[in-house]
Amino acid sequence: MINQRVKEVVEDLEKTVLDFMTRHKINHDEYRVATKYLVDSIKGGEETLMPDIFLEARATDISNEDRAGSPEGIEGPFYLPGAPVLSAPYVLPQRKDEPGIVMFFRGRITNIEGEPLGNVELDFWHADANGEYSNIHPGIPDWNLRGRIRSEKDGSYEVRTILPPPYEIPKNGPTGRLVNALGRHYFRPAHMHVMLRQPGYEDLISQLYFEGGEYIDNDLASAVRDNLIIKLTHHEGAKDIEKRGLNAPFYEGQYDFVLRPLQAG
Ligand code: MBD
Ligand code: FE
Repeated sequence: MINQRVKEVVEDLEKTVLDFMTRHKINHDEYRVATKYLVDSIKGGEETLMPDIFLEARATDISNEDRAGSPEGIEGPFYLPGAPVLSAPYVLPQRKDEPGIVMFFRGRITNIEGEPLGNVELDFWHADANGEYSNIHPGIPDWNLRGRIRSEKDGSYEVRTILPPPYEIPKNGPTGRLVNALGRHYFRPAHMHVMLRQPGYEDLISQLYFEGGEYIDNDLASAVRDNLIIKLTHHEGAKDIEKRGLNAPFYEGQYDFVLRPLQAG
């Protein structure tokens, strides 16, 4: 059965790529290098890394056009379903002396009418202080810095974790070698991934960046948008530190989410 949307976009893509091949005189050897590249990148465990750094941000921009509610951010290649369900007070799973500076991340969740949404699931994942993701990079306990929390009745949420550093993609894999051949650097700015779920509302995939951070203006994936940047406050006063039951300075970041109702039909 003909699918009109598939037909429309695939036939245009086909024509666009064929024209491109003619324009650049892509010969058979080059064609075979390109197809092998795609196979190597997926079989080599990079999952969607290559398309995600080159293309995904455009798809989120298009989804975010003329839309109420919080903007989407790119998902990237490292989300995994089934992260641990945490209990309050929420702390993302971490090693005994997890490297990195403690960060509290909090905010409020409402619908587009401004009504608070309680019991929303927030599913977080981010890199550790070495810029590595659990369940992806070896040598990290499973589900480290991945976990699911829920908002309170008044829509508020708070989770404790550590501030991630900029993320450097693997330099020696297919994607890294391609990036190198283009003369680009390998970095994404520090970021925190979160996916929100609430019955009756659209799932929201977000990714938040930290104001003033390295690579924020120069993201390998070109995915930073002003409305996804949060400002961190640094707390170094003895009273603040004690109140949080800590023994070292920490950060706080805040972001309020607005969920959109599921479209009928
Ligand atoms: C990441 O952590 C990421 O979020 C994206 C989009 C690409 C590569 C690594
Ligand atoms: Fe990431």
